[in-house]
Amino acid sequence: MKNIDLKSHVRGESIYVDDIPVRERTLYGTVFDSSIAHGIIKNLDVTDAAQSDGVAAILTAVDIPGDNQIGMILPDEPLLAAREVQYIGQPIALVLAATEAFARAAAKKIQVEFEALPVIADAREAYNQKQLIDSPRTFYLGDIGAAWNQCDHIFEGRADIGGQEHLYIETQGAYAYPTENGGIKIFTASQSPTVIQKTAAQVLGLPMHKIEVDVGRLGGAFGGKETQATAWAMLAALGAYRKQRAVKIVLHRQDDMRMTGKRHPYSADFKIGLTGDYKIIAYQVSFYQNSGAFADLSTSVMERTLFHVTNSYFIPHVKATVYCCRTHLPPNTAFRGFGGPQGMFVMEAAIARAAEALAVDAAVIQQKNLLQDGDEFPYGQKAGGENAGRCHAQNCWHEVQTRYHIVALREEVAAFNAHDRQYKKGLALMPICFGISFTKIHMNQAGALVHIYQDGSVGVSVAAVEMGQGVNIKMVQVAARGLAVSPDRIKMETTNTTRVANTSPTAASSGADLSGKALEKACLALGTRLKKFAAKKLGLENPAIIEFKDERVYNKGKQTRLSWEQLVRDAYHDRVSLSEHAHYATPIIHFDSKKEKGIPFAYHVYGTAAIVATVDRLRGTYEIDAVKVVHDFGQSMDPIVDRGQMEGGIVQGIGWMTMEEVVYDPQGRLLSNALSTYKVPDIYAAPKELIVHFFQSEGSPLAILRSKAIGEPPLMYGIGAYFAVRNAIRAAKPGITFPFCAPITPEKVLLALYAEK
Ligand code: LUZ
Ligand code: MOS
Repeated sequence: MKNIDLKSHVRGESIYVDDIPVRERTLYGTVFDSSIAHGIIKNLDVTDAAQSDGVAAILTAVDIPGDNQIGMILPDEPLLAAREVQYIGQPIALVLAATEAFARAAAKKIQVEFEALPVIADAREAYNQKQLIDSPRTFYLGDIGAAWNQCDHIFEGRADIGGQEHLYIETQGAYAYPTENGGIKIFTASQSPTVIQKTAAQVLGLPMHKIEVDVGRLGGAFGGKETQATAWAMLAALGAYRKQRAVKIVLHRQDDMRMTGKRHPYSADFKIGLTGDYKIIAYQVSFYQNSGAFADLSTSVMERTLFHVTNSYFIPHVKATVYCCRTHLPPNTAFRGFGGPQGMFVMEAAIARAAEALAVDAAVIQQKNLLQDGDEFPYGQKAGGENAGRCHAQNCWHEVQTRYHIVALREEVAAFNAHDRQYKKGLALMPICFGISFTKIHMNQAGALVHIYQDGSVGVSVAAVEMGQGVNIKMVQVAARGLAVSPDRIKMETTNTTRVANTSPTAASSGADLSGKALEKACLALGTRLKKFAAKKLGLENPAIIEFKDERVYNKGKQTRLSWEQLVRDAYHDRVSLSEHAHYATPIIHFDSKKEKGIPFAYHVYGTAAIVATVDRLRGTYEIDAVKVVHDFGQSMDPIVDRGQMEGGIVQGIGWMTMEEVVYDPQGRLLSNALSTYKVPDIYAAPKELIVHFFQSEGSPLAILRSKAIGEPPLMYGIGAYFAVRNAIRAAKPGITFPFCAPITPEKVLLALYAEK
């Protein structure tokens, strides 16, 4: 299967929002944002700015015809601040001008007076001041109170995890123009076309059918465009509505970094109890999630933290609580893994804490507690099962041991450490388990629309958005198989709310499954209809014996005179419908949020990585020598796409855990606000060796073509890099303990190496 975007990407011809040819008299928007993290707007004076060259309008909250509200889950987030500002970068006004330069010059002339209010930047501080976004939630399994008595060892600790900048290559942006009879058409770089449509309808006070949203492709998203594409699309739509002209807004990189939310930083307190033979009996954990100023997706992210709180282990007694803490930072949001990785880091920290105290390798504890079929998760679902496919946590772990000779590797590392004084190596194993489905049950649905044209070519529209993850390539494969035609005949259309309605965001690793299953259904319906027609045409009684293969019609295994093209032409002339829309909703899944129990996930994805790092004890720098993975892809439908997601996810996870440090000062100002101060992995920081073994499993019938979801799970292998570096530090200073605080930047490595014991 070829990458269908290859040529246009390589030539720079693929169209992103900023590349859409603009209409006559297009206006360019620049957002005027808050320079303080918390305060009251005492006075806003736009008179100078409004008279600036080329300015067409300056819009503020009073110009919004409908609701000044863009919150997706909780209605707590204004589009434009009217009275109170709650983070640096919060939009206050939209400047519209004939060119972007005019708009930016005018924005500088806006005068604003604030009455500053106290700023909270830290989650625990917000918790102490009772600043919660919503009620906390707790998952229980077993009887945690009684369990501690059964433990031979109990350890407590704290873990802190940093945020992460999405750094999609395409910054946030939107282009909108008025259509006939008071409508608006919006081109947006959003993972969530329907969220844009619905929110624009509310903001403009229009029915949803007046708003058409079109998404061609995104230049990366990683969760950063699930809700955070909304503001810019709303502002473009508002400008287009107010001025009845086309409006384009594309953020500059530094504005994007300052104004948009990131992965949630978490701080957690844990307590872990084990038996003498390293069975984890009890695990209790409280998470303080830094939600930022508004709810955004924080309450859902909280949920996924709880769902992944025990990672890939079975622990019989669990109590886990998350507090969504309101701070004066940009609202934090979806980011690949969606709170799951933070929960899993703390689990691994708790195991490391126990292992370090007991002077045993963490892998001994990890291996002893890996999930197997039938084990219960803290939310009631059991691992494995008929619909999910088997639990391969242990199989992947053991395959890593043998395939990558972990015993020998451990000896090599020890031998290296015994003789080298400047460099020390660390090895860590990282098993993962990730649940596939939106945790909000109702979101697990999608539509697909297929048109077969008279020449036999095919147009496909689905709910999913292409963002570089290759979902369109997978959809072409689904349609090509479903209709038994060559992939060359199939064109993926843009994701558009007038063709496929009520789309869930392309998120939760579920885009290919949900849209793919809907597309499979549509193709099946078309195929059945065409077989019936072919049977009639060939004078056969039974359409069930007709087969389509390689663009030919077969009867009982024998090729007939009908080709795909002929069949389609004839069917059209016989007035057979050549179009089909289908809808898919994941069966079986359900969840009772009162009991906090149910079957929320269609299936789980499993795997294990072995990671080796080398630390320079003089400089505190380190390299990731190798990441060796065995991953349960199910029956990968596109090994090239899946490997790409795997490699990208691992490097992104390593970046999050080691070098990407989001820093705000106590006044809520982003210090790591450019690529000079926010370091992401480049090719030199990538692992020197990255081996991925495709564990052959049956997959799940609920995965598209039994090919398991691949978007998010690989990121979590990156957590192993933290522990590999940590183990290398401990090789340099045996017995040392230091805080579980990610990312483990070279500065932190040095501090650990030079800390008093
Ligand atoms: N987005 C969402 C997600 O709205 N719900 C989810 O459960 C989810 N999970 C992962 C990533 N994005
Ligand atoms: Mo996502 S973190 O799947 O938008």
